[in-house]
Amino acid sequence: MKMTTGTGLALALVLTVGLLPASAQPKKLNIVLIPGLTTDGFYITMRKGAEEAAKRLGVTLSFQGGPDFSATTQIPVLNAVIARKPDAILIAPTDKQQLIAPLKAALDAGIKVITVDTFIGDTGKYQTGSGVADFPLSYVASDNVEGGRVAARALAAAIGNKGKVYVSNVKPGISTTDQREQGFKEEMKKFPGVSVLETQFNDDDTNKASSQFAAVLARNADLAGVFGTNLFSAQGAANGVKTAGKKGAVKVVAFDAPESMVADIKSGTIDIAIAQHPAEMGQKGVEFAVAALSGKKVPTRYGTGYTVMNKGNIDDPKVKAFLYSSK
Ligand code: T6T
Repeated sequence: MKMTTGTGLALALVLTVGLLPASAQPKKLNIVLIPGLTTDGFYITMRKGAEEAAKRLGVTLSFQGGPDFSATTQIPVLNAVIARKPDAILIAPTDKQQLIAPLKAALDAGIKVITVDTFIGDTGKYQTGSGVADFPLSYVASDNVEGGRVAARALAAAIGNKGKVYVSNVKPGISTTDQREQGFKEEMKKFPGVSVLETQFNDDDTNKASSQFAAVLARNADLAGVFGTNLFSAQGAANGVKTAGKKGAVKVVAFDAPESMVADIKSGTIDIAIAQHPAEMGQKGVEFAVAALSGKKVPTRYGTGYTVMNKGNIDDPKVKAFLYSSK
């Protein structure tokens, strides 16, 4: 009987709300996801996860970002979003320092701030009560130092623990790729036969990463391997290897897993790909924003995992499920 009464009450509420004028309807929470850049499969996949959670929780999610991975293009987008006063912003800050003040403006406007993928400040530790960049509520991302360590071990194994390698990186100041390089170099110290050459910074440009590969190879004919710290760095290194006819001779360990990874791994152009879980970052980001907006405490740090892809497992549907989607 109680059930009937409860259902009746719920129905009455639904009907009442339905009769209210639009202005008096309960407002749907409005969350904006600002990626590092809009055209990167990593962030497109993150968006899908965020949209799934938004639909499930009955909130509105929009996706708005810049055309490249840079603070110069991201800050105006962020400012425009703040002016619209959403309830929460999920953002992958493109620079550890340059995004602190613009995000503080979001906080001051009463908007909840969560960072996904990258962090602001020096540590990625939020809500500590110290420092100028601890105000975001949560940091949802991979463990990027550990990812760099995984890459170092994989590359060392692929080259028989000896030879010259280098890191193809994006640009200094990005928390994720800085930490991947840091973890890689720390771990490589355990392999005395491996020498790590000077890092090449490619500005997230595949073509630049590819010509840098050619230049490093020209200076080091005995080059044994490359670690590409993100999707574009790794793709550029792989293209460089193909163009130079060095497939198999120079080993590539890649961060990230675009759809093209299947062919690159099968053909032996890339040995190992460390796939992140961006869909989960989007899902958790939305879930945490909604929880925080209803007054609940959320974890200040949530780590998403990795799936390591290689020739032996790339056809396994459970592994393939973690390839990024570019559309
Ligand atoms: O590797 C990801 C992301 O984690 C990084 O912060 C920037 O580059 C990617 O988006 C891949 O292109």
